[in-house]
Amino acid sequence: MLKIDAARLCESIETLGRIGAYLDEHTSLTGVNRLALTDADGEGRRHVVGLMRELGLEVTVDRIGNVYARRAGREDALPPVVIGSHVDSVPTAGRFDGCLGVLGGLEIVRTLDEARIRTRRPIVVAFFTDEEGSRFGTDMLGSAVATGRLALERAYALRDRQGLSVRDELERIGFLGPAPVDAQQRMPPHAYLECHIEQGPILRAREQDIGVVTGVQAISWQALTITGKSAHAGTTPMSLRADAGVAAAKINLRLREMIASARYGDEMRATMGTIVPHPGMVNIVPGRVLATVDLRNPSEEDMRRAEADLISYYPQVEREEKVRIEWRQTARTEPVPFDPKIQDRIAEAAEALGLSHERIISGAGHDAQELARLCPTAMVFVPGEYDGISHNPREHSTPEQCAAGVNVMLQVVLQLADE
Ligand code: HGY
Ligand code: MN
Ligand code: MN
Repeated sequence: MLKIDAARLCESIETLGRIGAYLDEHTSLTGVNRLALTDADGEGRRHVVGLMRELGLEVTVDRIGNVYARRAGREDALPPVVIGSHVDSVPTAGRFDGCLGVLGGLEIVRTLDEARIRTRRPIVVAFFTDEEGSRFGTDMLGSAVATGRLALERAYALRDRQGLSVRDELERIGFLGPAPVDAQQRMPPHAYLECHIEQGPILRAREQDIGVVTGVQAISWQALTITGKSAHAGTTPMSLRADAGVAAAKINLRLREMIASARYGDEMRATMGTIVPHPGMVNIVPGRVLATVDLRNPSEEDMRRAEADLISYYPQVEREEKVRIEWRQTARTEPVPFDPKIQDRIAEAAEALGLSHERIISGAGHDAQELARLCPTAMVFVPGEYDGISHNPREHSTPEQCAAGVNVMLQVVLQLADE
């Protein structure tokens, strides 16, 4: 059975991982910071485009900076099989999140070239812009634009905390490409596959080699601006305070209480990842807090109830803490199921390779959930060490784990590209 070169795959992951590398003071590990559309992201993108060109692939950059690298098929006019993911990262990333899927796709191309296999359909290896959403506030930005969930002009106008826009930053790093963004119109995919680290503890704990991903859970992000009144910490009586910090803390604790209530199913997750007080000084009552809320739930009905209950709590906090709470929905996707037939092919390929596997829902969002709007789509998960920790420099999947996932993807790609 045709297999990839595991050492070469892992070498490519290590090499890309050196772009945007930094020494993390909290873990003393080398992390990766290739925040979307920063210079480091630009350098990472150029490195991967270089690999694509070395393989003789036809590289196209679209107007939101998505990059597509095409390998011709025998019947080249047929819709392609697309393999993709992302190369941008959160600021405290490991080397695998997103990169495994893109570099795994290029390793599949190298392996087909070496085996002199020309598939019936073209194969496209893609990476999408700003999958993480950390900098501009909404996730899967590039793939959402490519598949019509997000308008290009709306994406262009998004700004980071320094007020820099997606459009200007894309242009600055040289990836505001010429190609139309509409993937359906320009390159209607036959199928889409993504290999990704699980980013959680399940597969490793159950000693499973492969995760056959059934779909992605619902995601809801809010940005909160809580406005109180800055005041002297020593002279201001408690009764006269409008403390935005206490208001944020109450909302954060309410999230925990909601989870504990089990009113929203027993899988719900909630995170206040951003809590930025202003002016943020020891002797000043915070007059303003910028905060975010990240809700995840496999059930759309439970998610909606959780959102409604949380928002209905805000006026109570406003009254109790004499603050104003403004909130914006910055990301919202419903649960997305993946194609059952491709899931079966992934399971069969794992069997044929002697790999253990189980069905698993994705706790994290992925570009695949956007591509599922256009074509039959599925994902292959690989386990991670240290409880599958991710969005942390300790993120680590072994060469064997990575190669197993990409070998499964190779088998399914061969089937899809020859049907
Ligand atoms: O937040 C997520 O689920 C993904 O890492 N963008
Ligand atoms: Mn990812
Ligand atoms: Mn991520």
